[in-house]
Amino acid sequence: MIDLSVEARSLLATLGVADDALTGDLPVRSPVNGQEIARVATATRQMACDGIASAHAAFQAWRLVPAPRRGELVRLLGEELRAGKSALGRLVSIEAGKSPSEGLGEVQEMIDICDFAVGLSRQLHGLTIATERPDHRMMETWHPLGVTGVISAFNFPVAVWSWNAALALVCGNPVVWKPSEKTPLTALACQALFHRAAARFAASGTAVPDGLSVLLTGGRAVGEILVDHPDVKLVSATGSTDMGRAVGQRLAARFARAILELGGNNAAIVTPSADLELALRGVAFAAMGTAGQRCTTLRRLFVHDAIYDGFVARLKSAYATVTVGSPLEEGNLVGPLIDAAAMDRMQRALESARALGGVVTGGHREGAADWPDAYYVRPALVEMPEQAGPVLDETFAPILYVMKYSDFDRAVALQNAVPQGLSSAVFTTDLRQAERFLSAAGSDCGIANVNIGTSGAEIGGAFGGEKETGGGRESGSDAWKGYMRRATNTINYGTTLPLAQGVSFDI
Ligand code: UN1
Repeated sequence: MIDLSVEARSLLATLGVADDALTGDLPVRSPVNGQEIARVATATRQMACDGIASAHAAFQAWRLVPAPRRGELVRLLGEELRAGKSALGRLVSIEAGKSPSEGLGEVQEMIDICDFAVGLSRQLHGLTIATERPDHRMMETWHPLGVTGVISAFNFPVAVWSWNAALALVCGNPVVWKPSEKTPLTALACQALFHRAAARFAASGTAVPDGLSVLLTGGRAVGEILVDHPDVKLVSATGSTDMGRAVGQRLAARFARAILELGGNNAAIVTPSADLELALRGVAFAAMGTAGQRCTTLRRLFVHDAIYDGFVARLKSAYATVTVGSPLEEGNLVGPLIDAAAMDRMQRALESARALGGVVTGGHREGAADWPDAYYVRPALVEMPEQAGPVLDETFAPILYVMKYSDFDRAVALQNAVPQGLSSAVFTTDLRQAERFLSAAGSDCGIANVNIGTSGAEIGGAFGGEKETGGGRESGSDAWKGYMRRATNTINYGTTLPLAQGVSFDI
């Protein structure tokens, strides 16, 4: 068996992580071969509270640094990410099991959001609003909010942090990050890159307060401290709907803000007018890429009955031939599941699909002889008689449930008839269908695409979804507003005091 711990350590050293950060009680396993590649420490309650206190202290100073200057720190972070791209991408592949191209793509997404945030740092603008009173002006101002907590998942171990951190930092907020306990090494690497950027920033004249970026490794208990702490004004949490429900309720109880990015159960509709070549590639990447472990993974497919047999036959042959294997080797498109529990959940979902009349192609474990402690699986295509049972759930594995439809509006209704509302797609060359899909009567998801798959969003748009997906928006567009507080200001530059709504109060 190849020893990945040596390579992981050398990548971490390249990225600036000191060896003494690599001791503790929390074992880190690579899903590539199941090997324990390092250990890190679980933050104690005391460490977490101290970290939050230092972030809160940092807020007092950072909120006063002009936003474009804050943007300069993020620009430097983007430079460090560029310099560390190949090492960090490789570490993502080792720790999260992504293909080389997807590991690098994840780092590219981080660079992209840094660039976006740098521009944004000069565009944190409010409105000027007409007032009903003479010699008055009304406007809105956006201010830093406070300590921002980030809870992220294993599948995008670093990009999701960067979406939040880059925006939070230019918005004037310190960041406290609790990464997945399955992927703390890439988090340590990001923290080291942040410190490199911070040192360069400080050398250019503006002090970086301690606590501007705090990393707390550990499990659920550490996340709970973040969620319950009164000095954490916003928590952006990515993960399961169950996690988000608990987090959302606890934040609501103390009137703190939440950005929730939870489960997706994304669907695509392939219509008779579709460019089937393009649809095939779009469906294959969205359903099998990242071994089905994206929140945007395509999980349900509605195919029109006029093209069903031909299209599904071609899809099945793509499923049979897609290369499954070590993500550290170029050419393998489907890497491992994150762990044994993910494999069990996948097999259980396939069992319940079979019990409902589902016909399963693939779905079996592969390479167990070579990889006894890693969980590679042939992606599963399941032809379902109807949308029921496991089709309504998000199983974080490469399972695509395929269903036949004959009426477009009915297909759209079925695509909307699940509890989740993240991403959706239609493959069509029929302008009317495409526009109907995007209209108020169409997809109810936060992301609705035409002639591309459900996954692989760019950072320029707001990212997130409706219903049990949690309603949060991260990344581009005006998602930054979620990280700031808005003040409405009315200024009287006249010599009298007219009251709004014509009210008089003459003393
Ligand atoms: C996630 O799976 O949590 O749209 C995020 C995508 C990526 C982000 C996925 N840009 O697939």
